[in-house]
Amino acid sequence: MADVKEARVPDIGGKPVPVIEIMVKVGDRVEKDQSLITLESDKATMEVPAPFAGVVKEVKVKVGDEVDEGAVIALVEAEGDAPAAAAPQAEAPKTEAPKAAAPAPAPAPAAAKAPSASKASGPVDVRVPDIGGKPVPIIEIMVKAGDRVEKDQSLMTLESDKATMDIPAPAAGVIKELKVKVGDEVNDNDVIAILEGEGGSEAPAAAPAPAAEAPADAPKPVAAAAPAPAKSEAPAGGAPRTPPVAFDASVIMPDNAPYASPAVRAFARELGVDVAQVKGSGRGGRIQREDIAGYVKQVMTAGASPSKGGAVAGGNGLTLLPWPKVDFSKFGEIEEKPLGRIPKISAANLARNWAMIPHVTQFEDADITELEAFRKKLGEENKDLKITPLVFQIKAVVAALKKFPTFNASIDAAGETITLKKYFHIGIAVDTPDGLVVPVIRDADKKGLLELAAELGEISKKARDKKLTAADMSGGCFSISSLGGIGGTAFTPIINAPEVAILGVSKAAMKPVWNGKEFAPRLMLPLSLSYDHRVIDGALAARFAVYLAQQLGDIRRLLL
Ligand code: CAO
Repeated sequence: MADVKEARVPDIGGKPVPVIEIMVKVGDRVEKDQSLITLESDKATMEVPAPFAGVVKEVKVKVGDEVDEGAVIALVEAEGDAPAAAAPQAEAPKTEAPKAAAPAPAPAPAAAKAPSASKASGPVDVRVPDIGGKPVPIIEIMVKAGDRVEKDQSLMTLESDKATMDIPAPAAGVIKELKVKVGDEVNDNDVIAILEGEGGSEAPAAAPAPAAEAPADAPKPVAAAAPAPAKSEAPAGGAPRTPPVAFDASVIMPDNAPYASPAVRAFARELGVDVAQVKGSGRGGRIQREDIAGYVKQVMTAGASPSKGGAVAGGNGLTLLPWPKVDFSKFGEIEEKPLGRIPKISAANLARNWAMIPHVTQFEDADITELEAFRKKLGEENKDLKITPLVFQIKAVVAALKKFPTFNASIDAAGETITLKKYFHIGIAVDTPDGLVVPVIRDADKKGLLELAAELGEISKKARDKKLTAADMSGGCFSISSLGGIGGTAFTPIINAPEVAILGVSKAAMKPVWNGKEFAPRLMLPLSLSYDHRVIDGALAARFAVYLAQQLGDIRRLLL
């Protein structure tokens, strides 16, 4: 029968250590060895695992609490037999509960800082340390061939279902060759890189270690409360090998590398934050979870109200200067006008989209000589309608969206899920005296050219008469911003999030085009396709643009 047991802090070296993260909440079902909390001493980061599977009934600690060996972390309603680690701290060192039974983190830094590890000359195999005998995927490689690395600089990150581990350079030197790539699974003692050591003649601790020696000498991943002692240090009596659950960032980080625990790095990765850009507020500049959250908030706020004026964090750890405050009246006559409602909303949206979406713009010219002749003819036959090139562009865009569904998609805020849409609602940027608005033509795939021309006329008028409703401007899949009636040869439109691409159209112009024998005058329409590079690859964007140009170049294709 299930009973409630205490999950306690194992032997962590006899000194109270602060809790920096709580990974579970009441009601959560946890697996045995699933991390419950993260502790962080000045030497190491440790994730404390559940000693048994069960349901969390009560969490007894909070972030910031200092805990010591034996402190109760949580009450867990255990499933089945409770193993030794569920017992009070006195029993913790028993070997059945590998992570809870581990010794203090202190030995790891000491071991990793052994003088012999820093000196290596000649090629050195960099090997995976003892990671518990199970293949683990590489999720990040921080170096490339030719890079000079310091001893203990992180080379790559492995991520098991339980932990993230950085593999540090065993010695200072130059990376000669990478033997692995992101996604590869590696196991104990696998060679991941060749390093040309630049130290003295002493052999490095992690140098071309034969299989039997590697675990003992390799860089030390720090297990949850178990800093993976070398095999020789393992408790006698055949203690099971301790899979690493966290890595001691303080051991592996060179002085100039961002200083963050694996849990914080994982959090940063989840949000797409480059830790190198975040300033740590913890001891010695250590980056905390709150620093990552604060960074994201700052970027978002800066994007949403760029004119507010506060200094904002920029790339490379630089802080952007606050918006300049100038008394322009000192230089001449001025007039001040408050920004209207629409420009304010647009500014916030455009700044966010510009800051958060990695934009790339693909340019292409469509030969619309024939299309233009047909458009004119159609216009003469339908004098009550204004049939501009835009209606053909809407049709061509729908055809391209059907052919390349990735363009008819949205990515979620976490950057983890893409929603593909099976409908074709096209947003049209309309310039009004009050600012830019983007009404949406719904089900453009089901409408003919004349119907689209009529609707375009209606929404443009409605926009300029300020009669558009929020519903008129919602649900778009892809936007077109046409400046063709004004001029210009190309521009880089900003994507209308959460859409993933936008087509900018500039003014068509007669150009000499080589037809294989001679230059012929052709009416060329410049297309500028901005796309979200997180969702769309450059090659796909080029194909989309070429296809779009083909459709416009021969509108019979639109019938296909
Ligand atoms: N090349 C050459 N001529 C073009 C053209 C192009 N790509 N696109 C339109 N034209 C012509 C039209 O045929 C029309 O000519 P006629 O008056 O001889 O018939 C003239 O230019 C004006 O067209 P229009 O702008 O009134 O109509 P449209 O359907 O092309 O565009 C609308 C409608 C609402 C999109 C447009 O009026 C508009 O507001 N565009 C601005 C969009 C904008 O501001 N985008 C920027 C967003 S980012 O800040």
